[in-house]
Amino acid sequence: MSYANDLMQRLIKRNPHQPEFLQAAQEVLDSLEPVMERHPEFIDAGIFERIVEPERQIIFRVPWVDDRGEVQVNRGFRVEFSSAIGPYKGGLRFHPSVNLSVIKFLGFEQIFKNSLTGLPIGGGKGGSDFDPKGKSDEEVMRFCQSFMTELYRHIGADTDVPAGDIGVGGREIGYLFGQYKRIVNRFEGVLTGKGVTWGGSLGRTEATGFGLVYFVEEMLKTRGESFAGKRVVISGSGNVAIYAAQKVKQLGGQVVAMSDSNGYFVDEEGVNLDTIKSLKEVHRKRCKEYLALHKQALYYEGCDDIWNVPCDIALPCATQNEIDEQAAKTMVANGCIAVGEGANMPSTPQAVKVFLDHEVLFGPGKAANAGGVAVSALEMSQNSMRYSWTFDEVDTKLKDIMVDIHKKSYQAANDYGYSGNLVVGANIAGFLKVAEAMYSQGIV
Ligand code: NDP
Ligand code: 2IT
Repeated sequence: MSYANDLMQRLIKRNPHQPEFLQAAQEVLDSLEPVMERHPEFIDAGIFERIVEPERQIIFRVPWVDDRGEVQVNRGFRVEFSSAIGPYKGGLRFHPSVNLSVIKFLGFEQIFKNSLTGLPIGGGKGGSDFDPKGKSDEEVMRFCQSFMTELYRHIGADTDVPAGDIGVGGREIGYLFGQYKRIVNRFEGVLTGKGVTWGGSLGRTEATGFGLVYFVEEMLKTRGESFAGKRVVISGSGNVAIYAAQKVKQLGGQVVAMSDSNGYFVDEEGVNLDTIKSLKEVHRKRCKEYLALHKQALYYEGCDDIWNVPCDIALPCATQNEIDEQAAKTMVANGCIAVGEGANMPSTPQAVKVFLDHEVLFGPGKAANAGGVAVSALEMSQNSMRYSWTFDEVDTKLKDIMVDIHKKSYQAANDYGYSGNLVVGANIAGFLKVAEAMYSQGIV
């Protein structure tokens, strides 16, 4: 049995009920086989065994009182995966599906993503099975305050810096920051995605979506293509999806479909961004309501079939494993030429194989969606300097970072004999920097 396979078998044994984590680990370990051959010193130093085991995992009770006066109890998580190249960094997800497996998969991916940005940030992730949907602002505030009353002792501007993810946006970051500041009596850059009047970076809201489109633009260039005139399908209608759609439009593409967990809509005239922003960012409403303002659009119940809508470019921006093998085959049959993962691990391994086998340009999440955390790291820099850059300064840096991530991933794939395979390239490029740091720092 190969070293990678043996390690994977041991991981499966130790983490039997963590399918998402094992899926993410399997992909990375498979990609790293050529590195294991070229760098036996990493095997001797136990780098691979260590990198798949989080440095620290925190699980805690989050009690709060709802609007009816009833006590509710949720579970909170923070997985501090790797601090080899910087403080733990990664978002918080509030969604009923959150469990240790989901947080570990996200934290693991974050290690390599953060390394790819070229900025000094380690990997971590956290969250809760709390569902912000249908809760009042007061309930969300009480939950966030209770969550932070435990989390504060584990985080800090130089220790661990959380941010947003699914279900955690500007409102939640505000409540979390307020409670942190109150407890520790310090105004510090302990969270990113803050409001711009209190330490947030201009461009953070747009960063993941914009960065995704900059990355896909680089992929398209390798085939002499661009977004101009392309039909684009984007799943999700949250933070990542909305700003991906905005940038696609700016570059001359036409976004024809978007979704939420209830269903998807198709608007052949091109999705109206003012409507979707107002529905989602202001009123917290469902995609279905899009039809009330745009009679030509069609709505379909259930979100999975969005991948049947023919497109040139697909940007999955909702959640993990939303594109399975069958969906990938349909997309290929319909002429899709590029897939950029805005979400984390939205394509199953079988779907990724279909894309690669059919030479669809494929940008894996840890490379393609790194723009968000990259601008988070720029927010940390600005906080440390007690200074702020303009939107254009941040956007220029973001674009440079995304171009660089594409170049690094493309090059690493080439160097290791996997020309054009950005899955392998991103995993190797992201891994090497962390592995070298771990190697230098001894067995810790
Ligand atoms: P939001 O909460 O803003 O939006 C999430 C969107 O995805 C919503 O439209 C939501 O629909 C949909 N969605 C969530 N879960 C499911 C599900 N189980 N099935 C179907 N649809 C679902 O989150 P973000 O836009 O921030 O995050 C989207 C993805 O991007 C996630 O995978 C996240 O990890 C990733 N990401 C986010 C970054 C960021 O900076 N925010 C950075 C890098 C990656 P509904 O409203 O119905 O739940
Ligand atoms: O998955 C991700 O990269 C994020 N949710 C953003 C993390 C961050 O720290 O900005």
